[in-house]
Amino acid sequence: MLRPMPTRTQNTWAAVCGVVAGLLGIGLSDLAARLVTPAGSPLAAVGSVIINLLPAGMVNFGKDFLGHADKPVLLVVVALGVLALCALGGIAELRSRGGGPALFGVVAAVGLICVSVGSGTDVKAYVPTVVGVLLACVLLNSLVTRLRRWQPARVLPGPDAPSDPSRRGFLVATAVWGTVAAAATVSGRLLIGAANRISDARRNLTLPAPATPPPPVPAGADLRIADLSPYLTPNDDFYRIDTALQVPVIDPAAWSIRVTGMVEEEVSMTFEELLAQPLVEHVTTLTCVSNEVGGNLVGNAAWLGYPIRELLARAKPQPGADMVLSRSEDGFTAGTPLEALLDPARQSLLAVGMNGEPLPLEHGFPARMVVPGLYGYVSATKWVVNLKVTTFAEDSGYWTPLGWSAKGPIKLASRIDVPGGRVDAGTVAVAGVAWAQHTGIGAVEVQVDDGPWVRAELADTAGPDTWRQWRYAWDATPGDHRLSVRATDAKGQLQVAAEAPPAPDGATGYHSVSVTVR
Ligand SMILES: Nc1nc2c(c(=O)[nH]1)N[C@H]1C(S)=C(S)[C@@H](COP(=O)(O)O)O[C@H]1N2
Ligand SMILES: [Mo]
Repeated sequence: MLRPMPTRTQNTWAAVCGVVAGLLGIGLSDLAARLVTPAGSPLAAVGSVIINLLPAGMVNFGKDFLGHADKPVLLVVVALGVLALCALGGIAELRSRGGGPALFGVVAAVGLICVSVGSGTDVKAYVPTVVGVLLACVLLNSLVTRLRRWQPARVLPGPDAPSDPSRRGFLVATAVWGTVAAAATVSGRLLIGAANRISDARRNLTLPAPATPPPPVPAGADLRIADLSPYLTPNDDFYRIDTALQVPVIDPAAWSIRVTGMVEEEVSMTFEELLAQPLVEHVTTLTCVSNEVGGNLVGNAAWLGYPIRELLARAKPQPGADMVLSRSEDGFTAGTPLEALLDPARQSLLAVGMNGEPLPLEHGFPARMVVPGLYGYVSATKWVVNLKVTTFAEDSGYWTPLGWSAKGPIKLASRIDVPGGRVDAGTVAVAGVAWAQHTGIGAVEVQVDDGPWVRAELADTAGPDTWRQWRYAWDATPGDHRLSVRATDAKGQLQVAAEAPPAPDGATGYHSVSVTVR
């Protein structure tokens, strides 16, 4: 049966359906981008591609003419363009099923291309656009189905009655979804905007130099072997573990930390005050208690910060206290032994810098704790805002009631990074890292198959609080082999061989890898 040509009224309503569905897509893609990665916002990606394509003169014109409003204005223009195409998508869908998704798909493809310009191979950056376009298509399909049921032009006899249920159904659905879509777009934009503002604040921040220049990291700390973890882990490669569904976005100008609880005097410090203190830079390897034997939830960085013992000294902890419950802006808590924080021989820091930069947002901007020798869950609170001096009897950190040990000293561990898989016969570099934070690594040994344990060569280190690279020149003979590693700490303690899972207080066992030699 031939469908009659849509009337003007029907076309107008179909265009409205397209706009509502498109708006929902834009809004959801921004909300998803806030959860996944801000770089995944298709709207922002299209905007920045346009900025890069525009002749410089025109960009300057935009800046002169619109001032700081230039970006929002550009985004509104892009959004209007997208919505105009979506309106056509609605009309196309009314003419024939699938016409809408086809046009939406083209719009989304342009968005994805622009996202790829900014994010390259980061697959998760594509998720927001895909989520947005799929849900927009679903909504378009549902609204146009209702519109067809209504068919205002074919209502007989006379003008359609206001009580026509299919008419009311369509109008109510369109109004409700229009409101939802507008709310999603506005909140998505606000959230993304706030995240971008704080990213800008972070980028424009210049951290002070340490009060006393730290000893340089010895050149021999990094053996520079291909695929061996670098001595200092680049911030972008640093493992990330937290319970935050979305990264807390904290304005450093509004941030402060308070020391409360069993103290003579409550103390509070703003970010500006914190930066004005004599800061220390210290290289410390952070490790997650969930790290499996051979796992990569471990990373080494130079942390710039204010010694927590100095901050606590101002507050004067009362006798009887034995724990500091640190709390993050998003409600995470960690219980750290007070002793570890007061110890003048341990550089427990309220850190603001990581490898020469302000902390990345996902690593705790503007401030976090770093305590050498303790697993992250009992010490490394990111986005920290409160230190409550208390007792282990009275309080417990986030993970303790969930079955993890209240105290979490890092266990001695070692890992093989290279080789993996297949190698040619001859001399092969076997290399990896070993850590025993705050004690230091004394020796690393390698075993080939069931052979004897033989000493590996140790690289230099900035100190006992970091991992140490090691290497062993293996005379590899053809066949399948198994390489194992074990470490001894600087006090002569041998790594525990018995295999244990991460819960409740850290995995043990020796790491080994299979290698085929040709
Ligand atoms: N606010 C907050 N801080 C946190 C956590 C968290 O969930 N929330 N996780 C902790 C854990 S378990 C670890 S191992 C370290 C990881 O720090 P990173 O993500 O910078 O590597 O952060 C710690 N600090
Ligand atoms: Mo962790």
